[in-house]
Amino acid sequence: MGNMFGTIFGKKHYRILMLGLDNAGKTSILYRLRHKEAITTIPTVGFNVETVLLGHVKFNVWDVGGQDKIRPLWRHYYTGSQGLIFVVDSCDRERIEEASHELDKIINDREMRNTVLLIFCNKQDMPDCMQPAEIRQLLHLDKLTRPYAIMSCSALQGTGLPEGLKWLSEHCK
Ligand code: G3D
Repeated sequence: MGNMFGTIFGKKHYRILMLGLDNAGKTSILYRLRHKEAITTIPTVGFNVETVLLGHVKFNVWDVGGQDKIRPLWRHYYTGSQGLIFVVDSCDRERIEEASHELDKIINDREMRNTVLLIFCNKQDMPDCMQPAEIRQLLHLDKLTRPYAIMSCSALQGTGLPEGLKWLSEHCK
């Protein structure tokens, strides 16, 4: 990815949430983005959130799904985040409805009203995976009124990630 990351986000400071069901590929995406940057992980108490600094961008990453009891803790991280990357495993038809449900709950939180949304349809290198158009429908994105983008990517191959981040950096205020 070269210095793409620094070029995209420049010297501005951002806070970005990267959420999705477990196994969607969040960790793999972070590692892809890292390039030569050291990943600094800040340990947290409370629930399993990973805080990762890449350049000037702080990512908070955790698995969503089946965690209703600790959901109130998430709000702390919602506050002050300019962007949400929601990662979908494009091969996981069985859990796309669960992913949709989770996304719905997150973006309907009042703290997330102004957050820009990027959906990464990950694992597009796999045969027979769902395409973004289908995922858009299954996630009911047509109902959204906020700026959002839905993009294909493969953390395995590194494809689609620069395009997605570029869009995000252009839309985050
Ligand atoms: P998570 O952090 O969202 O839980 P991970 O997800 O990044 O740990 O990825 C979960 C599994 O999916 C890993 O497989 C990882 O290698 C795989 N994966 C992530 N991104 C891609 C992708 O773009 N394409 C393909 N084919 N696989 C991907 P393992 O087997 O290590 O559990």
